[in-house]
Amino acid sequence: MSLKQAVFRWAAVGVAVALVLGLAPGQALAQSGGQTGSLDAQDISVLFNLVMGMAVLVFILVEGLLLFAIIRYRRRSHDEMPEQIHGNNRLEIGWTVGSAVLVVILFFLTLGFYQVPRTLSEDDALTIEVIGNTWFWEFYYPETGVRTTAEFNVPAGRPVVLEIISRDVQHSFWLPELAGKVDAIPGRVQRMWFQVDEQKVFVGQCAEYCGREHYNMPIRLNVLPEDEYAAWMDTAAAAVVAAQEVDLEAEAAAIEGNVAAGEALYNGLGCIACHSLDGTAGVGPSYEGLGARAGEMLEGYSAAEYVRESILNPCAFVVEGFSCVMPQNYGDQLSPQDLADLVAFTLAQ
Ligand code: HEC
Ligand SMILES: [Cu+2]
Repeated sequence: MSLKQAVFRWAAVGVAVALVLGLAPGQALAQSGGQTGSLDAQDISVLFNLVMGMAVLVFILVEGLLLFAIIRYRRRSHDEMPEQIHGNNRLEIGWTVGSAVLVVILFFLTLGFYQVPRTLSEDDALTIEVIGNTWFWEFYYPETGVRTTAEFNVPAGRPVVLEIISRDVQHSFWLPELAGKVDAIPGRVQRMWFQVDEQKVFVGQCAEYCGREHYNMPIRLNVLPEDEYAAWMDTAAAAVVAAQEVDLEAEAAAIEGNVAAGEALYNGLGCIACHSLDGTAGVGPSYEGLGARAGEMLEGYSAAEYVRESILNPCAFVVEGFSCVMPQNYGDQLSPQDLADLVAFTLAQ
């Protein structure tokens, strides 16, 4: 190899390494697995480290012997003919029996971990429904009716049961540090449970490619001290009760909407991810010209009624050429004033 070729080759290696390092996301560290988040994850992590340790020893042994043989018995001159060997029975029996023994050891170790009770007494467990949507995670606390998206809270020191379902396509719920990756499958309830004893934040994401905005399905779990959790839950539950008491649609109809406030909500609530203002169709229709056409979309609905209905019950009427993927729970998040502001803003387009 000429000097030029050698320089070129090392430059190529350098570029490749730089590219790999540059692509590695900063968050990858926070999401690396094998750590001990929950009780369950601790067992799994011990087993993982054992298997890893054995594999490392075998690796060092095999690669070491290989390197030794390559260097020690390399060809030293062109006319040298090494001694020819045809197998070695003792060696072959040795490494067959050796690896069989390792597999048997691993089998019994794994068996031991399987026998640790994986069920829990559900008396004091907190049950949360986890719902995969295109493209966000929704968390529903059935006892109180509280709903959150992307982020959820649980108390420290209490077992938590997740009932994982999907509203549309297959997703996968994954918090690496809790060591559980559970698919969210339409029509099926998948369960997982965990318990974390100290205040901690876990991050994860959808781990099943589920369409255009799959990358945008982060999960954030906040494990809070018991009293902080209770305080949060009280406030959230009170908001649910208050929301049930108002007839959102009727109250919004009676309020004057503010276009600028509506625009802020359009950005803040993520409508902008699916609806453009300039006529480009995205996941949802562009708002361009909505003010002019909204009155004709649905028989018997005024423009404002049509928009309110579109926001509160997106799937009751689906605009031609689109499918029903708009989040269904805006009704839980909006005050009558918010709704009126959004109507004013969209109809001004
Ligand atoms: C995940 C994507 C998505 C998000 C986020 C979303 N929408 Fe939609 N939206 C759609 C789709 C798809 C349709 C068309 C299908 C249908 O009617 O359900 C639609 C339809 C509409 C319509 C009827 C439009 C028309 O041209 O007739 C309105 C109004 C609307 N959305 C308002 C909103 C508002 C306000 C928000 C934010 C608070 C929002 N959307 C957030 C996807 C989305
Ligand atoms: Cu997904």
